[in-house]
Amino acid sequence: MNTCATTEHAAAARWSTEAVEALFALPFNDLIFRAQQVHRAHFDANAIQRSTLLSIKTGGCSEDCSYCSQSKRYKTGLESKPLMSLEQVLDMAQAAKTKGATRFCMGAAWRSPKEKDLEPVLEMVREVKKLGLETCVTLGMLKDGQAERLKEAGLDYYNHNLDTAREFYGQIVSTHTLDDRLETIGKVRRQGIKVCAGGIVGMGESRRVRAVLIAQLANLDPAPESVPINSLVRIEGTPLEKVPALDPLEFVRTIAVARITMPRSYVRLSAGREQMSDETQALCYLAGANSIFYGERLLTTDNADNSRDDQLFARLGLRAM
Ligand code: SAM
Ligand code: DTB
Ligand code: SF4
Repeated sequence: MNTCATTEHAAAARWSTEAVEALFALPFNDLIFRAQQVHRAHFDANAIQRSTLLSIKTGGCSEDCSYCSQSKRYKTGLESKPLMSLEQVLDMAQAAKTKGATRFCMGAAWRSPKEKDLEPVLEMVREVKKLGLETCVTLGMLKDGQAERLKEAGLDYYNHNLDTAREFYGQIVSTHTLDDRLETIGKVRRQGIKVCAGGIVGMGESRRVRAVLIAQLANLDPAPESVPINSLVRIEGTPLEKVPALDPLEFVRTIAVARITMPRSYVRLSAGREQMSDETQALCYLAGANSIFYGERLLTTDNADNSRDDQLFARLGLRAM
């Protein structure tokens, strides 16, 4: 199945689409058993990393990503907001730290940051780090030299998702390509910044598309340190507002397949938790998810709130990392 089953740790391990599809097709119990084995070989199975998100610049984006509330092409009713002040960001970061997050992720609705935008973001990175938090930013495509400046500011992670498989990408986004995304990930990697890259499922894609996405993430060399698996949050006014919801068990399978193919990565159960039952989330943790977004808001939509997470962690005997 996996042509490299015995060399899972080798940097050059490659997953074929067929091998990943075969994982998806396993009986559910066998798939979860394999995911648990891989998870336990590399991580404490009861410890979950928690990151808090903040939208530092909201809406008005030039891109046409058909899932996104922030594209200016769709009437989603979202109020655009310019770049936040350093003080506002630091207040939110301190609050996140007090509540127990270890990483603070700042997101901006840009196709790509302009030079005048980057300087204040570098200051945010430097100051958030001083609070004792890991830093992550997601700013869109980076131009030459920008990753270097982020590295100099001390940035720990850059989030840039592949979002979906190449064969489906054109149906979801037309204003940039998957190769543009890969180019930015390469720039980040070359600067020694850790890569956070994942995707979205539940956009009406086939299981094969999900398998190609996971294979492509797993075949990045090295695999991303952090792999957010987002379940589409259907936003009114976007082209995907009425796409049928994905079977929750298929979402759990996607988590398990990500865990098996990226044994050393943090697999983040990301957007969509608000709409998920506690039982589905519990299955995701069982399938090897070991990171979440923690806090009331994602970027522009609600997240499962802290008290619900705290209760679920207590019911499952999970610990925060
Ligand atoms: N503009 C930057 C970019 O596109 O990389 C950063 C912000 S963008 C909102 C970050 C990621 O959020 C996207 O790549 C996508 O994976 C995720 N995302 C956006 N809207 C979503 C939605 N409605 N449901 C699930 N995930 C979503
Ligand atoms: C990621 O993979 N998911 C986060 C983060 N990276 C930036 C964003 C989720 C956004 C969900 C929809 C919203 O709140 O706008
Ligand atoms: Fe813009 Fe990012 Fe939303 Fe695409 S996903 S529309 S690039 S904010």
